[in-house]
Amino acid sequence: MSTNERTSAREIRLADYQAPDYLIDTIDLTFNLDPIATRVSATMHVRRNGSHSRPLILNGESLKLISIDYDGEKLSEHKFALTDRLLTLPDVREDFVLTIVTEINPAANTALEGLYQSAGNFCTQCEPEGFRRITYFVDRPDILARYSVAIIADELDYPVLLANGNPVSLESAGEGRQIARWVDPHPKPSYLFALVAGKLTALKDTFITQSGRKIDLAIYVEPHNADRCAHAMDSLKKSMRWDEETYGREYDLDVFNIVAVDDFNMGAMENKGLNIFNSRYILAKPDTATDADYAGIESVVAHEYFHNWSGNRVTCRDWFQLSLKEGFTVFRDQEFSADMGSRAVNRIQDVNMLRQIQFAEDAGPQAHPVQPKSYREINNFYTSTVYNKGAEVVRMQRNLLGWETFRRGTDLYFDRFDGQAVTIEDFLQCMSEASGKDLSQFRRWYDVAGTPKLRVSDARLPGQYILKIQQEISGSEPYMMPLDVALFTAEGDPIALDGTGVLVQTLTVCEMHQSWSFSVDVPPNIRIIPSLNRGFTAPVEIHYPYDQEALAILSHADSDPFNRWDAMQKLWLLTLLERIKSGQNGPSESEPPLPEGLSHAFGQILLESDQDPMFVAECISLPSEKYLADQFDENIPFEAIHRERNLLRRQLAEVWESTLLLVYEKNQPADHYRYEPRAVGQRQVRRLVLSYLTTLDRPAWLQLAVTQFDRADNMTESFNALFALSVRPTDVFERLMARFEERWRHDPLIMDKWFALQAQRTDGDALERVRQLMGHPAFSLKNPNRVHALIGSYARGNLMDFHAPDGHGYQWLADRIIEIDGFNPQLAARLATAFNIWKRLDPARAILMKEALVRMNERPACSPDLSEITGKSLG
Ligand code: 0A1
Ligand code: ZN
Repeated sequence: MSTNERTSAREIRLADYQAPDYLIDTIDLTFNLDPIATRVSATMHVRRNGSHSRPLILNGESLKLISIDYDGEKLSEHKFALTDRLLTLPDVREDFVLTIVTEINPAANTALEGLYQSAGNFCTQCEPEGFRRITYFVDRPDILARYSVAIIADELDYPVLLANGNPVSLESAGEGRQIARWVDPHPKPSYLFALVAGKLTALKDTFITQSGRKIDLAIYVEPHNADRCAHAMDSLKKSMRWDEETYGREYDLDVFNIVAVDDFNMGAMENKGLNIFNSRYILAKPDTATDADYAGIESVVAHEYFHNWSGNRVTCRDWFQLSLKEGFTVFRDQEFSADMGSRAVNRIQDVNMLRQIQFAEDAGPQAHPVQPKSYREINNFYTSTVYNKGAEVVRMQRNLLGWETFRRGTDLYFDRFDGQAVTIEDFLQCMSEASGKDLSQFRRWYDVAGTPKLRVSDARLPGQYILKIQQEISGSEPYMMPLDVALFTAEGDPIALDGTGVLVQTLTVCEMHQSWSFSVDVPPNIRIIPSLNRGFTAPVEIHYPYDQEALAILSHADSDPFNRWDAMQKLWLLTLLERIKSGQNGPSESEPPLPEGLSHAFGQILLESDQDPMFVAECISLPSEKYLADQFDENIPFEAIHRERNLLRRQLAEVWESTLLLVYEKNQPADHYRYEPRAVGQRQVRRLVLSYLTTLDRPAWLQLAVTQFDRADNMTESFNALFALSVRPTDVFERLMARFEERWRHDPLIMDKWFALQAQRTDGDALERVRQLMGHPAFSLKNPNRVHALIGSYARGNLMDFHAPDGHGYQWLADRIIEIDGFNPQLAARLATAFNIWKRLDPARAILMKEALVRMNERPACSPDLSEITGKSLG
């Protein structure tokens, strides 16, 4: 079979959706756990759905079928058909009881889907299609069943036995084994099934719900991590309270359990009552985790908890509806994080991420709508588009409707569809009913790929300011979006709109060409500067001919902190892109002068570090090399990007050296580590300031970083010192890296930071270093976190070396992906998205990267996961 036949055969289309032929109302599972031969017995009540005589078709992969019982009788072999993916029973009654016994080998499961082992413990991952690796089942999310589970396992090796729902009993099963029983009263799709067994200790706590019910909370980890769960527990309790207060959603079981595992393909999983987490999103104490880790934990714990309603109680009809739960839940967790910390900085970080990752995805070969229309491997659609653009689309609905009306819409949604598997259409319908608004035009956001562009121009008439907006999009149907705007004078004063005290207006943009006229009381000789898309109300690219002066004014005077930051970003971009373009063929003989407006804006923002250090840190962060590269449609000039970005940083450091030092010293946080917004901001601004100072060739600033490293009592400050030193090859840096390694080499999760930093260093032969580090005792190709830290950071974070003109980075990465594809296709597919960029490279590099892609794609053994990515990339 050619690659095309192999991949196109599996294409699944939204348009082909059909209600299931059979429903499964209950399933009772018994697991007899054994690392290489686990027996699973599944007894299901099956019922025909509608009137038809079609066969019952069950999914199953990597299973050994032991027996099938049909209404109490053993089913003989000629009564069913078995392939490596399907079990078909051609002739079945209207309703019946089916008991299927299978055997599986968790120890051999390296794909980390289904039942597998991590650090000797058993755990599961069933979303999206892992349950079929546990037993034969109609493995699709619109089959909602009541589950009861019995787990039988060796008492000494697996003292803790967990599943979904509420615990019923734990007793001896004789011969050194015990049996635990769990019942989940809420019907659920198979992707939410979970089981854990192992030697684990728990941090326990309780939560009293708004209606006064007591919930037992527990976070299970390997015993040596027992002291690293407090922050996750704190985050969980805050999330539970927040969902009650914000959405009126109460928890619905007697227990809520979380388990942290080291080997996990994604961030975490919202299994009903038994969330399973990648340990990086649970484990933290001040000396092992950075502020960014703390923030990640808070938001992922919240995300998984919020799924209890947005995903579990109301779930997805099919995987094309994935954003129904993911976009909505990301929106919910983003708002939660905004309420816990700085709303403005959270918005800046979320949008920055969206622009860097989702906009790039939307402009590349894997572009797809928030609601994809077809897929080959659903694992490839857990994307930034489905998650983050999906969240923006929900946020726009909140903005168009206003919070209270939106909340009426979510109440209606949860109420009407509780216990059901539904569609994005159903969500929109609730919003429409709650508001009386016609949202049919808005649906376009779910259906069409690509980032819309708005071309904005303006004009003045006596006493009037006219704003014209044109949608530049593919196709002729305009989008509907809310766009917050305000106007400022060249002095930075806000302008009252339409003779009222109103300073900000939300425009509903919904036509291809639209204009708005505001009456303003501003003399014609005074310039008016528009502040557009404030708070990033619409996930679009705005094109308005801002000049340096206007941006400098907005960066200082805009009352919207997001747009202040954005003006700063645009200022950086103006200068950097101009320099990069003129330096594309090599550095200019003399250094270009630092633009006055940019330098002044930078200095002014530094002075604000007393008030809001976190905001200042965001504003003085240069656009990443990746984001700069994304500004080029062709012939991406990697060397010029790297050089000019570093040069600009050094020039700013030279001019503002003494102010930077002052900011550094003033932002020394209180003596012991606390994860609270002000201290986080102070550490973050010091990180930035230090990395400006270390670009200067002064021993004093290197020493400053060394002192920070030596004195730090927390990971944030010590790692920030390393980070600042990593920009230049020095002996001190090597020494500190060695000390870090010496201290943490037995803790791979912490070593990930070190691996990532090693992979991103641009000095010397980065690839050779990465190659050698693959032999480091803390590294394992089988562990997704290690792979992302070392290999992923090299491919995504070291553009200079990965895109070396001789193509060594491409060849090496393709080899690693091929190797990984042999045991973990999901991980291989994720890494392969680093090749999406190939058509935007110069011809010489493009040929080399394409060769690497073709080599991966043409292997007969290429997994469907990987071949979908490579195939689309090759186009
Ligand atoms: N639903 C989870 C994401 C997730 C998806 C797939 C996984 O394994 C293949 C694991 C987790 C979430 O949104 O957090
Ligand atoms: Zn999710």
